[in-house]
Amino acid sequence: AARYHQGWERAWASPKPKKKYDVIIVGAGGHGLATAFYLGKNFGITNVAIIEKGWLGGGNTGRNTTIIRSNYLQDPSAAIYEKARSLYETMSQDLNYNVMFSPRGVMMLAQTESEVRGYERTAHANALQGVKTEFISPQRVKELVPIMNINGPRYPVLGALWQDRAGTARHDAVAWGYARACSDMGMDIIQKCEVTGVRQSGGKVTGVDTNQGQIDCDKLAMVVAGNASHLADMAGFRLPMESVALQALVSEPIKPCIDVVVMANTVHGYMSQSDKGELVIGGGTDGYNNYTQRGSFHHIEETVRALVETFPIISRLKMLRQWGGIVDVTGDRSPIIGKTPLGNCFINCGWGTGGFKAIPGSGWAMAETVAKGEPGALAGAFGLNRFTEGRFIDESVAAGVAH
Ligand code: FAD
Ligand code: PYC
Repeated sequence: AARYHQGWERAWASPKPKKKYDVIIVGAGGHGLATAFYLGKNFGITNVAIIEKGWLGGGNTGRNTTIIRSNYLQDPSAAIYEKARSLYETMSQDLNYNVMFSPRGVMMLAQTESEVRGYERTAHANALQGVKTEFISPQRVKELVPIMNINGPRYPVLGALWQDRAGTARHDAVAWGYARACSDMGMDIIQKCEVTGVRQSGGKVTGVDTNQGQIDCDKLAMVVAGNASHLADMAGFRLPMESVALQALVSEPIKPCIDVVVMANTVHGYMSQSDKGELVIGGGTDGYNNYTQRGSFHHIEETVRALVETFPIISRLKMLRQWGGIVDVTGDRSPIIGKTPLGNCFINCGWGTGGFKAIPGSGWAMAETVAKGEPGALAGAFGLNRFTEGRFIDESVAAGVAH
């Protein structure tokens, strides 16, 4: 008799690459896969390859702490992050894949007077942008998170920016759900295929070199997060971007004790509880640029030390796992979406420490850019040219992670 775990169909096919595609997307993280999905769904473009040097979802998409919110300050950011947040609400139905979206609410603690002013300003900006957030009192914070010590000797809680429709989702499921939908549309997902060169002629891209051979394309989309500078280098241009490790860790599983996400940016720590009961904990980025995709001991101590005053119950918890991902950080802490100096070559990167929440909105905007050859309303402000034109989109406070 067949046992339960037998006869499962593969969720996506693993074909050999064809000689040529209409569009090649480099990077099968959330942003690359979402770009492919909306190219098919919104524009009917399905002769697409998504090329991944490792396994799909094995980059930052599978390494992040899954916080989803749209409480950003500047109008273009609020627009794209809110589009993404609203797409998360129906993602499980849209993909017919349970991504476990949990709109449990996210709070960003204000623990200094300048944070109070900053978050009050953001709440006012969000009201004008149609993004529902509010600045709440310390008493309301305590009601929402009873395990929190709001009277900490160094940094008492003075209030918080609260978004009740924000939350978390299962990161792997987001990648897997998009991958299955792309494969069902006839797109090729090619794993263990590293792009090693960008082929061009007459100022336009013609294809890529990979460890599985040359693959031609009419259009190329580079969506490789922390490796974006390397891809750009292969194509012959430079990016105003730095790559640095961001680490996270989880505790042993415990009974449910916190049902919202808390970010404490003054002390550089944040925490939520996973469905398995583990406390999911993270802090600031490593203090130096690097490509070391792993955790380090000093980071555990720094991050737990930051949080233990606010959450005394974590002081004797055992920590279970720790890891790191390479995040792609721009000077204004906003992403780059748009055209590149190379014709028919488009880029999506710079989401830094905060791109998981943006995946569906970013894919939507990037697909439009690739399909039409020009960015639309959602992507328009995020072009590379903003760095030469001085149109920065400063989100250093909203990024919520110390850099
Ligand atoms: P990735 O998922 O990294 O995908 C890029 C892919 O490109 C990789 O799979 C890589 O292997 C592939 N690639 C690279 N070079 C090549 C090549 N030459 N050829 C072929 N393939 C290549 N964001 C939030 O919104 N909320 C959070 O709570 C949050 N927490 C985070 C915590 C940590 C510890 C980390 C590291 C990040 C966190 N982020 C968070 C940020 C978020 O994870 C990223 O912004 C987002 O996942 C980026 O997705 P991506 O698809 O662009 O990149
Ligand atoms: O962007 O909300 C975020 C975030 C939290 C932790 C890492 N990134």
